[in-house]
Amino acid sequence: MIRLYDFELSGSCYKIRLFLNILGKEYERVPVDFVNKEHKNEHYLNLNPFGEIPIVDDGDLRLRDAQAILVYLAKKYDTSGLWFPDDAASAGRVTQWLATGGGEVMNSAGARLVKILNYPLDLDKLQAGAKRVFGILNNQLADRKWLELGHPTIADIACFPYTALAGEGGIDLSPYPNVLQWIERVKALPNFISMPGI
Ligand SMILES: N[C@@H](CCC(=O)N[C@@H](CS)C(=O)NCC(=O)O)C(=O)O
Repeated sequence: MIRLYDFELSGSCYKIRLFLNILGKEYERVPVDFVNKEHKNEHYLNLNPFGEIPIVDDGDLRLRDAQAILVYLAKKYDTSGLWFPDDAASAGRVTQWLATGGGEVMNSAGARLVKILNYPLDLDKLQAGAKRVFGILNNQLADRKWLELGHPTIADIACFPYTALAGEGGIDLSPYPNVLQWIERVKALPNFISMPGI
């Protein structure tokens, strides 16, 4: 069975819980004591030298990074082939937003860590970075319902959590109405599950 090293309040782990639920895949959760930095101990650094979660084991395979895990799960378990289509252009289109979800959108994650766990990071810079990417997402969603391909893909899953959690990082999403509508569309997906703060 798939094993997810998980922290309930992590938006990155939530990406994986959400997609596994959408796929209808059962999995085992290994709770990580993130607040007390269990993910930085020797055991966890052996699992992921970057000292981050999520981590997934599936049989002999171990993966780190939520976006890599989403790609793997889509390729292995999505029988529809729609969440990460095979053709070159579609794969490229989706992957550019996977990079955004694991990259620029993480400014919002950082702002939230400052606000809720007192991380000593530059809140102004993180909020500015998050607002910049939310503006770009808002423009992208001006004439489409989903980030790419006219239907939900793992691009939407990768960008969703820390966009929807922006308020917890002190960022108001009201200047981004297309983003707000997209959030509601994601929440209406079959088998959607939530997490605290969303
Ligand atoms: N590139 C990783 C980053 C994941 C990430 O930042 N995870 C956070 C929890 S949401 C973490 O483990 N941070 C380490 C820390 O703050 O000590 C991914 O996208 O999965």
